[in-house]
Amino acid sequence: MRIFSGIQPTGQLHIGNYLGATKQWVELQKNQECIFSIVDLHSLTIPYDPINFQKKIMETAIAHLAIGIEPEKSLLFVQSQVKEHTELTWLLNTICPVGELQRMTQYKEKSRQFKKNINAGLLNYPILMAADILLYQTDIVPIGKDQKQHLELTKMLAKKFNQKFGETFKIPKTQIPKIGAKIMALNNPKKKMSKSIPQSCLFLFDEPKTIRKKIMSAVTDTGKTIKYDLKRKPGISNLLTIYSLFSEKPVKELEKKFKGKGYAEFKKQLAELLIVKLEPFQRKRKELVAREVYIKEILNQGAKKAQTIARTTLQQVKQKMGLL
Ligand code: ATP
Ligand code: LTN
Repeated sequence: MRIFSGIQPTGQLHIGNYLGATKQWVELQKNQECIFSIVDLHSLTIPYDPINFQKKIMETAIAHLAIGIEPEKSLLFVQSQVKEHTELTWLLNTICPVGELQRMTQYKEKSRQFKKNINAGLLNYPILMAADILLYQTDIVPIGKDQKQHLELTKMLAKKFNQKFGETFKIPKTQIPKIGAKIMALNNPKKKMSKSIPQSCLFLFDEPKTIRKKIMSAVTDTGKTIKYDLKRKPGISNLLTIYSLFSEKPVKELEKKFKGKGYAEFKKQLAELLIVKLEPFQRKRKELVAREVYIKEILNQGAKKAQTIARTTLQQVKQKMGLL
């Protein structure tokens, strides 16, 4: 099976990215052919700083290697280094109804968030994403829940293309984790944890002191029982999910463990658990920060290998569309 997924170099990785997506990547690479892309072109659609953009891309690469992506097992590359992504995007643009793009939740949310910068790239974002996936004839796309709608659009475009021009693209399957697909913001448990809202995040490389501070001040609900109840207790339920996934203990068992204990005791233990679990990632990252040449080499090799696959698909697409 071929796996493809992408992550934007918009900031540090948070535990939502990890539990929702990248933890699955690390597992999948053991037995499947994995391709992971740092999707820099997607990030241009929201305000960013060109001066430190390269640094952000490097940081994103380092973060993935630190959590266990192994270059011997997976391809890791920067999207803009494989020009086939933008070329296929244009071609797919011509078969995508505008109405489909306008109803995308992420487009609506980002348009609200960045009112002064509602650019065409923001609208066409899902087509670039479809190109990413379809270029590699992907079988499975591991993602968090927020990307499900984009995957539906990808499948629709692939089917439409195949119908119109003849069998070309494989129809990918979406893989969303049963638990942890949507980790909520620490400062507002009704919104998703999101890199572009730093105060919502617990980052994978936060220092122990910061972890304690963020968890202790995470927004929780009125009342004092530690019980999973998404409707009435979204804050505690979110923290229970995080605890459960990092400790590999079911929520029910945690509810028993913390019976009769208050929020403060629960949060204290959660913070200590996170400090222990995140420490190996932080150690690995420190080692990698000093190895810039090595990391660039991994990305260059990744792009070269990715391009050989992408080129073949694009060639077929152009042939089918009458461009060759
Ligand atoms: P932003 O929200 O600022 O656009 P992001 O935090 O969603 O960015 P991405 O790079 O867009 O980060 O997402 C990378 C992967 O992480 C995607 O597969 C996405 O579905 C997943 N993901 C993002 N946020 C969460 C979350 N809060 N819970 C679970 N998975 C998430
Ligand atoms: N849009 C995704 C990132 C992304 C992606 C992809 C994920 C870009 N291309 C292809 C899976 C497959 C996001 O914001 N998380």
